[in-house]
Amino acid sequence: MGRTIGRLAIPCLLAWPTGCAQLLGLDDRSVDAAPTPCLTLYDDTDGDGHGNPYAPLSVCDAPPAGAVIASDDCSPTDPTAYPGASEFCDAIDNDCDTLVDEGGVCLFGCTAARRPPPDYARIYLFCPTPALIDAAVTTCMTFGGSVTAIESANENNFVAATATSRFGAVPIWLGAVENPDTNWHWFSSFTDTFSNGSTCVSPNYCNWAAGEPNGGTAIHCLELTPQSQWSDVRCDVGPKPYVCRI
Ligand SMILES: [Ca+2]
Ligand SMILES: [Ca+2]
Ligand SMILES: [Ca+2]
Ligand SMILES: [Ca+2]
Repeated sequence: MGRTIGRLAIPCLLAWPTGCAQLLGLDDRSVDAAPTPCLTLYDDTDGDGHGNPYAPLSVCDAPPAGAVIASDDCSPTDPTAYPGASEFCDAIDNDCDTLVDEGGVCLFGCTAARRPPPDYARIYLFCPTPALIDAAVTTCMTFGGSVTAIESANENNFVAATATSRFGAVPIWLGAVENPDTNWHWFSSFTDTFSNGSTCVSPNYCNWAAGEPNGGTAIHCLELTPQSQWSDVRCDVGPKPYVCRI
């Protein structure tokens, strides 16, 4: 081999300098060295130890930070969703088994929903069993939320449309109270008045039906009608479905 290489060395070096230098041992890189094996890793931006199957990385040297072998993260930007995670009632497949909110995690018959991005963060639990407002408040507290406030037209429309699709065309509780007379507060931000009588307090959103509120001194609770409008109603009669906002 050495003799053959010797005869061919000069033409080879002229025609193929890098390859011949390696072949003749004139280069640090030996032709006999085994190639370094490369791995396919997967991006793990959310840091839950499970990679994004749609973001493979071919790695031949030290693996970069944030890359893992497993390619089974069904929600690559959510660090709480990965195979083996606990399932919660939140409209997300937390444990990556393709089922959403399975295993009886949604209590009291409530079902979860989320608004489309960019308003995706909040969880809404639609609870179909009619209750008085006090019981609705207690149930929502067990979920770590409160009977929903409404802070924009988009939120109003989402809550009304989803409630109608799940409960039918019936009124539902909203999480507000009038105290004292004419001052309306959301349970979730009780120190703020969002409406003084029918006059919405800027910059809040209100959607009173025509002539509402009209209940006088004995009527201090708030319902959302199937027409997506607000009406004051008695707190102590008329059990209704409700929506908890987490
Ligand atoms: Ca991940
Ligand atoms: Ca994840
Ligand atoms: Ca699941
Ligand atoms: Ca879930």
